[in-house]
Amino acid sequence: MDRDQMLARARQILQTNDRGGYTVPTQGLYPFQWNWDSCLTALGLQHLDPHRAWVEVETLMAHQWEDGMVPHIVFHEPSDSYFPGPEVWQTRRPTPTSGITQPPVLGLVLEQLWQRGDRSPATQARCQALMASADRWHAWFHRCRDPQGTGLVALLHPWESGRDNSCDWDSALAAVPAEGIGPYRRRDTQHVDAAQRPTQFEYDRYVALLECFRALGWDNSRTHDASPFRVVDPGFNAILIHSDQALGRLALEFGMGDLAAACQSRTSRGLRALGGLWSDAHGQFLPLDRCTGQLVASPSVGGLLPVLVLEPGPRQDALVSRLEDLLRKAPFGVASHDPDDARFDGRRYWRGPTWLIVNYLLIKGLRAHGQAQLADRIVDASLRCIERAGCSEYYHPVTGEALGGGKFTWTAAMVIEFLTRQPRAHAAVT
Ligand code: 2M8
Repeated sequence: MDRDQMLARARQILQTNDRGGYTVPTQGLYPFQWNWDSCLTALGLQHLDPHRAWVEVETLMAHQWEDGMVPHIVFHEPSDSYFPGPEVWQTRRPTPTSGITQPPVLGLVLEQLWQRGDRSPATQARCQALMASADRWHAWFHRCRDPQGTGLVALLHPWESGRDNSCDWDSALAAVPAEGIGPYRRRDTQHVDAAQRPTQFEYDRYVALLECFRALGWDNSRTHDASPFRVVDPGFNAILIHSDQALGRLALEFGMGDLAAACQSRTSRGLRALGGLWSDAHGQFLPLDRCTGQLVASPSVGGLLPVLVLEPGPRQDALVSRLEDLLRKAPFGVASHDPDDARFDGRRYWRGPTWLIVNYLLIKGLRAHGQAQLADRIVDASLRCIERAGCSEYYHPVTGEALGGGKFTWTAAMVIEFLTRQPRAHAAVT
């Protein structure tokens, strides 16, 4: 497949999965609007139709809760091909939504949409409205997910991380009691081989956590302290800090002084606290289990995502070495878990496979911090997956085998991003 063919196929997937004001991640397996999928998809949509890109995120943010949370799923249309659907969540929203959130990539996406767009007054007004919503979401994180004011926010459910069954959550999830959960039937394994999805043990605990928060009436002033799962993920916090930095830069450009100051205060506290998650032994950041107070020894890509926010120095160098090492072990992209670790599983979802959206975030951080060559290598590895297997949900990082759902929206969006927006390796294709 040459580059023009890749681009044409990626465009086709975005069009196929377009449902009007939002895009589904893929048909069947994920028939609704997902939070970080939509935001990252907007980057690809901008290449096809800039107006449509803004609509994608506007539709998502129209379903922000009054307290500031932005739900991880919006159930626009009924569908029985996904579990858990709105009848399980019972969040009592005008349009049904889930009751948990996802990685806040909106801020960094807004900056990209604005910088690469027409920069007209009308577009600025759209951007500023979304910035105000993003600010309310970020403030919600610090209020409801960091009630002690540590500077870092906790995840209350593995689904919030976006890296659902990462080894990072194993020990914290094992401590979640799952006796007495209601009967349920998974749908994911009707679409995808069960060996590529989370286990039953994990799903039981995903449901147990959902039922715990549902019993609290989805009251976000209570869920943090009541949750049996509270994990501080360095990757998630790096994304939040990076998005806040982007929001702050936009706020300065638009003369929004109060917003710029709020972003500055959140990011400086976050960056200071992030240092507490560093492990010299692992040469990367590690998750913190807030229930036990212990760092979790799990060499996953979550602990490398702080390349987004670290300034040049020994820790950034160590992360770069880890990424180079991972690319040596797996030529089809950055493995989501270190292949040398006993828990690595190259076909099982977030326990080893490579994901183009994670590669995108790493590339963004590397380019911003003087590591363009390594960034180019990750672009090339990502495109090798596409050449070999088309736009799938994820890929075996050693063989490039296509895994999970097919015709996948955010993968297609990243293909467009890599082929049209990466100045060095692939500048020729538009
Ligand atoms: C996956 O997660 C959903 C739950 O949110 C699932 O497995 O049912 C994850 O890969 C997540 O990061 C992604 O946003 C979602 C839709 O692509 O699928």
